[in-house]
Amino acid sequence: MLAAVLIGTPAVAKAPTIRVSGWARPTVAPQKSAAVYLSLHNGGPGSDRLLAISTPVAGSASVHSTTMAGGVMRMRGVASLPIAASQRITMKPGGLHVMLTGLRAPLRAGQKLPLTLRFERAGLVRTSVPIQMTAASEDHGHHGH
Ligand SMILES: [Cu+2]
Repeated sequence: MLAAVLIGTPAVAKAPTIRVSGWARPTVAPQKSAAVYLSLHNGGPGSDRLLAISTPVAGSASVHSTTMAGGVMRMRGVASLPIAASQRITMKPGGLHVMLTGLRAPLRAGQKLPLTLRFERAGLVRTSVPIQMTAASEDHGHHGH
C-alpha cells in the first residue's frame, strides 16, 4: 500500500538537493588556469547531473577527468557529470577536478572563490570555496572559527 501511494504521487517528489563544498588551488600572476576540487553530495531522492559551472573570476570552468596513458597524464573534458541519489563525489588532485581557464586575477590563498553550478534537476547552486594549498583544512560541515 505504501508503494502504491509513492508510485501514485510522482508529482510531489522533491527535486534533488545537492550540497557543494570544496577548495581551489592558489595561483601566481602569469598563470591563467587553476584547479578546483569540489565535493558534491546528492541528498535528494533522484539522480541528477552537473551540466555547467561558472565563476566571475575566469573565462570558463569545466569538469576534467585525469587518466594516465603510457606514463603520460591526460586531462579530458567531462561534458556532464552524473550524480546518483545519495552519491558523494569528491574531486582530488590527480583525478576529477574543475579547470578554470582565462583567469582574470590570481587566486590568492585565504580568499574565497565564488562558483555557480547548474544541475539538470536541482537547477542553479551558488557557493564559494576557500582558496588554499591542500584539502587538509576543508570544512566538514562545521566551521572551525
Ligand atoms: Cu584539467
